[in-house]
Amino acid sequence: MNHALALPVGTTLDRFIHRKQEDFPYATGELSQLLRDIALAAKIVARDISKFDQDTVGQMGTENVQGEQQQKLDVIANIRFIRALRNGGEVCTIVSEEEEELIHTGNQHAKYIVAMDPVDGSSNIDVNIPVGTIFAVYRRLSEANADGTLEDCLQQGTQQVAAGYILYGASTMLVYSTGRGVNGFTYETSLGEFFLSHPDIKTPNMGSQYSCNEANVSSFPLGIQNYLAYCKSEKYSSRYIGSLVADFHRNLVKGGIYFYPGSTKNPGGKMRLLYECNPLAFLAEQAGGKATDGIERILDKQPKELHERCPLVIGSADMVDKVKKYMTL
Ligand code: AHM
Ligand code: MG
Repeated sequence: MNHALALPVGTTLDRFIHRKQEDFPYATGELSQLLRDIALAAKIVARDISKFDQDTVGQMGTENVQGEQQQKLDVIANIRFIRALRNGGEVCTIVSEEEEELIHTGNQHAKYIVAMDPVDGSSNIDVNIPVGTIFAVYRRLSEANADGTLEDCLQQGTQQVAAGYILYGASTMLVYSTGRGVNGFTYETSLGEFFLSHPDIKTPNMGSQYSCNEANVSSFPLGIQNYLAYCKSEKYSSRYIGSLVADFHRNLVKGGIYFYPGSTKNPGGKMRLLYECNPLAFLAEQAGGKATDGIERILDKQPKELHERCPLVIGSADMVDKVKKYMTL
């Protein structure tokens, strides 16, 4: 029996994770602990973000591996998540948007790999607009009692054992899946707890909102330009926050589509396959939606590099299918 599906709104995240684990008689509790570690770091980062003071807002004056300006919170959140995963003990190796190389936690016995973007959309922090954390969890392929390997980290998205995001918005939310549907939890700051608020999220097959950076339209592939024209002819609404997690979350709940295709500025797209596209694609599919690079399924892609970019088209199934039609006309 799947206990978790029967759990009511208001169940604490901790209890939910515990009950989910009971559904797997041979589960060791390691993945459960890993999810708790992520939730702990999320609470700390939510606190840091809400401080909105000179220690947390503004640029760090350094660049990350992609040559992008690091915000103070990019650095702070990176440290928070790594520390929580290291101390929790269930993760041997981490891939982070903020670090060029693999991060080995020293937990060589641990069986999980995490790929994460600690703060996505961080250029929005200064103006008090929602940002997010995105994470993917894989089981290592290599033998335990050594650091995780590059091969452990370059697994196809289909191999994810869990994925999720934290949305730091008007409320902080943790939305995750272990491959049996998607559940969302809202953080109650005064109690310091995440509570189940969005059980078994199913995304509508069709929506009437699209999210993309339309300023780039002239350098989008022709199929995407034509799809955009179609959206306008259908009188869809344009909604672009410029924070992937926030745009994705809105579309997940209400129905809609987000796309960041290749463009002249970013020929291979902008989103990173390992810690942006794959985890959100996993969630989209678990909720009944779809994710492609315009044509091919994101989760089937074989990553070649840690920080590889990929065009992303994600959201309601019928809308993602429609893009493919325009791309292959
Ligand atoms: P980041 O990981 O450096 O924060 O970049 C990812 C962000 C997404 O959250 C957002 O959808 C996109 O970049 C916005 O890009 P643009 O300003 O080109 O529209
Ligand atoms: Mg990002």
